[in-house]
Amino acid sequence: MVNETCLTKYQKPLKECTDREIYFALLELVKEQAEEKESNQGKKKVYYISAEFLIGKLLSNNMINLGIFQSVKEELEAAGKSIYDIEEIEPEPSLGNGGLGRLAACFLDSIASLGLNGDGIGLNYHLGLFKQVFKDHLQKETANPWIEKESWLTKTDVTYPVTFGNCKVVSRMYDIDVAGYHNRTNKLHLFDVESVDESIVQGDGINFDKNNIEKNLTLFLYPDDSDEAGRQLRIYQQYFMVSNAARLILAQCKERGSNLHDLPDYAAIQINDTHPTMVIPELIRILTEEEQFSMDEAIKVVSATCAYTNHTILAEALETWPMSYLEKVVPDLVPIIRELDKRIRAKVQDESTYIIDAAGNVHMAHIDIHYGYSVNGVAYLHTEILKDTELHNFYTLYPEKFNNKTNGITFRRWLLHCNEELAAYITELIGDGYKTDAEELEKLAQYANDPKVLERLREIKLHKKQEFKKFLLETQNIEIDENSIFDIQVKRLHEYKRQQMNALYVIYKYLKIKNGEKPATPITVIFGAKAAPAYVIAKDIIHLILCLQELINHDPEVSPYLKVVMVENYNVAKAAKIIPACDISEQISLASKEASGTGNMKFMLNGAVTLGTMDGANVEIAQLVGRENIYTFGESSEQVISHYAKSDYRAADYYIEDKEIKELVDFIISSEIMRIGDVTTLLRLHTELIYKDWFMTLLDLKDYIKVKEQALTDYEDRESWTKKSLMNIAKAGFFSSDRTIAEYNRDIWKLGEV
Ligand code: 26V
Repeated sequence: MVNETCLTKYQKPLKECTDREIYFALLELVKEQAEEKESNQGKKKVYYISAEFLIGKLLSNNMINLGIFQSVKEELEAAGKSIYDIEEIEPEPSLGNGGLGRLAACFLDSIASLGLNGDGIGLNYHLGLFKQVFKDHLQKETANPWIEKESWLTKTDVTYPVTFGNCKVVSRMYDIDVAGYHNRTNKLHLFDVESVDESIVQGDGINFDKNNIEKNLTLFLYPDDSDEAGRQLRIYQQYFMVSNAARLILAQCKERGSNLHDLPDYAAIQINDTHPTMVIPELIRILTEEEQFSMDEAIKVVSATCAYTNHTILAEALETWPMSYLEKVVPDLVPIIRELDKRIRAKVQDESTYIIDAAGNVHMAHIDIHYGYSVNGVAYLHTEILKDTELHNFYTLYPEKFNNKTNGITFRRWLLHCNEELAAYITELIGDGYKTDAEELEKLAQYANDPKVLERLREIKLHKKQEFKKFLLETQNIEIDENSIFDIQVKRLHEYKRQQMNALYVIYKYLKIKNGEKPATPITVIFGAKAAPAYVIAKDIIHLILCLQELINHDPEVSPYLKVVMVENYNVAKAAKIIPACDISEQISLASKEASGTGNMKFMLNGAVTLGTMDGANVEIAQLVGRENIYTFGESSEQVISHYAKSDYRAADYYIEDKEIKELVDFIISSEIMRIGDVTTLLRLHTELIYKDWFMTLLDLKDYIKVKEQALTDYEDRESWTKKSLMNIAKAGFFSSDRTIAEYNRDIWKLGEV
């Protein structure tokens, strides 16, 4: 099959082609096969609009879903080639920041795999999330291009004019096929403008002229929003996305027979966080201005079509735009937004729910909640917090709109692709029904006391650790011990996720070893995280970790027992190599702050044991696996919420009153670290932890150390540890995104029979 494509494309057989040539041949072959699959022709369709789709590399996943991975792999092998070498050629489309974008990608996979009628709509950023490089123990950012002459994108002839306050552009739609697992193919529609000019990026960095909209509109994912020009560019991007989305949705619904008055029978629009919120006023604008709808009728139809997902309770992440920005960028939407606000003021007393506040800021989430038919959180606890506190005033108004949809992950990528060996062994034990019905993983539980099964699971884990060890040596020239415990925290760098608490544990362990207290089994603490370019404290935390890496890994007294690794440029491809190698999965956010987390689910599925707070989906993981198969610590979300309400947490009290805490925190500015790192940076972090610590690191530090020590001790009983590992895999079925999507469909989209 591949050989034929090579012969036609390059006039030479597969075995004479370079890896790069083979990659492009496979790209062509896979695109052809995906296109041949029929799509769902149902009347109603879900449109998942999202500013981010962190799809990651697509080649192997598409081959798995199309059912050709194994045969291609074997054909390559016979020709002396390796599919894993070819995978390395593909550039990663990093079109997302983290969880929210990756969730959207998992959802597209599940929508297609369940055979549902649904497409994604987003933006075709030319440069994905920046590439992270470490220099002088600091994070530097460089541009991350991913589009090559031949790519997964297919140019379409769909174009729309888009009018901003001060300029007009013409869009073009590009499509990426989303091949479902042994099922239909759907589309991810990404909009772009032809005038984008990559040459306006300065050097190899990520700075560019933010004022030239024609040239920069889809140039970057989430431009740094620390200055006014950057924030305004975000509004340009968002309106560009939803204006195209609205045109596309209305055109497609008309094609399927809608007269637009019956739009809710033809479309469900899922608004992924508030970034696509302007689709609501934009649809209302088009229906009233171009389709002769009355305002009442337009609002009714649009409200019955749009549903909103909330992904965070962090105040700084809830979008509000100054009216003055909207007047400049999207003046045509302003009268609609004012009208929507006016109607709320006429019927609701509670000012906290108004769309436009007293300072003239527009609260995007308020538009979604008043003018959408569904509001969902992304894990049980998160939804409860939305109802009880963050969005309580809205919940009082519209209790029927609120619902929970606990996140999920696609098992095709996060098990079948990233851990072929484990997937094959599971199949050997329980058959392959779990590939389409994830709950079947439960059948593994019957082997919990089978020494042979546990032995084989240990072997697979060791093998994945060896593979990662090799990768790390090749990419960062760091050598780790595959027989050590791999304790891993990979996710975006944010203070609420508390990588700094893990770093303080590393200091604790370092000092213990220096003091002669050596762990029974060596420990490798692995981090991977990008910090937003303008997020100073997050970058300071990376600096601390890199300094610890330098100090500890080069200390001959300590490094046989403890190593620290900060993986450079953590992305989807690296996640697929790191996660299967993990023993302990660090999910240590301050309770109430992590809406769900999805990394926690990926680790569990690959047999890691969670060490975490009762936050986000950890709560559901704990419930499923039972107390004996998870390590939890720290104050509860109720306690934390009460600290914020009473403003009664003072980090300085913990620092002053607890000698051990003081010793760990002060090590940040010890001569050992200061000799390696930057004094100003380290002093700033030290001060921050003592006098601010907004996310309460010191509150949970002691309990964290205690419980982590317990986990490390328990690891010594390898039999019972592997049993915990097996039980985690067995209970992971609930976290399949197929389950999540089936629930979205059942409760929100109601797409009906396929
Ligand atoms: C955005 C920002 C932007 C400004 C600076 C601070 C900040 C902090 C957090 C965010 C998060 C935006 C929304 C988001 O990505 N939420 C994530 O969504 C995942 C999928 O539902 C979920 O698993 C994660 O817990 C949640 O953080």
